[in-house]
Amino acid sequence: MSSGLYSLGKKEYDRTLDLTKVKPYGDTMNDGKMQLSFTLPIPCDAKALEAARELLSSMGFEDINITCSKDLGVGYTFFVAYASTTHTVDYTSIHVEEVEKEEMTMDEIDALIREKIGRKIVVVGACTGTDAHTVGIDAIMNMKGYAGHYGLERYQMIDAYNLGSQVMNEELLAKAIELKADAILISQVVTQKDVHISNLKNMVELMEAQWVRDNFILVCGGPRITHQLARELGYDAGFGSGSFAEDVAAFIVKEMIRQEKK
Ligand code: B12
Repeated sequence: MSSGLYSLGKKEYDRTLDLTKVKPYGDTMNDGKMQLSFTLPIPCDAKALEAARELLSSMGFEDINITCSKDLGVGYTFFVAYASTTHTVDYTSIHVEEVEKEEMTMDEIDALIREKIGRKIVVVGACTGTDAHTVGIDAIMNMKGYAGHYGLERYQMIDAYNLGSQVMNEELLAKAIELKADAILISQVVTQKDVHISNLKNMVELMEAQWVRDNFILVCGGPRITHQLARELGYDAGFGSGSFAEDVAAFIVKEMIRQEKK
């Protein structure tokens, strides 16, 4: 990889790059190399290999190398391929809505709550609907946290209630109302058939029907959640992969201060 870098804002880019025509990097700049994996619902044979190649070719890939084709046993074949894309992306034209992050430690967040809110804040969270993936919400809420970042239960100035997984929106909302919570956290990991979209929308509808939407900071998270999607669905913020408790805690406190909630 080239060591010549230039800076734009706080980020660094390779000098040889044309940011209006960015291509994947394999082992030389602009070689367009990508690794792809996919399954075709056809038996594993020479015809399947050719089908995989033709599919990738029709998608604008060149130098197609199918490195793995595995019989899944029931008329399905799994492929891993390396190929070069002929497409590019204009990086300069991309604008993404992100949660404004100012790095704060747990102690700094506790101090900010003490100073500006003057009481403990109450946070209720769950992984909702039929989604049974607890690890994400636990990473954010549980005492021990995740990857060396303590969860919300550890904060002196936060009362955190983690209701677990497969919690119905009605139950989560009722608990938030009962506890007079300041913020509701929802985790959605399964996104098959866009189940996360209907589930997240349903929560907002329930809150609006009970005229309580404005009573809570409403936050969702999960590996396929973006801040942009969350905002579109009526949430105050969305957090994706690699989020930590302090990201969401800082957001909640600052949002409460901005909305002058005490
Ligand atoms: C562990 C796991 C399971 C375990 C879950 C155990 C448990 N107690 O959680 C078990 C075996 C039960 C399971 C079951 C299923 N699983 Co599963 N599972 C996984 C796996 C391997 C890891 C998920 C995980 O723990 N990640 C680690 C955590 C820390 O990451 P995270 O969830 O992204 O959380 C971070 C952020 O997203 C964010 N975050 C998450 N939530 C929230 C919430 C808030 C408020 C905030 C601020 C942030 C935030 O912060 C976290 C920390 O940074 C993934 C594949 C993968 N490698 O991701 C599949 C995966 C999620 N599972 C999948 C599927 C399909 C299933 C099943 C449907 C399989 C089946 N056919 O039965 C069932 C569904 C069961 C159900 N009813 O939900 C698919 C989902 C596909 C999709 N797009 O929907 C995946 C992606 C696997 C795959 N590639 O197909 N699964």
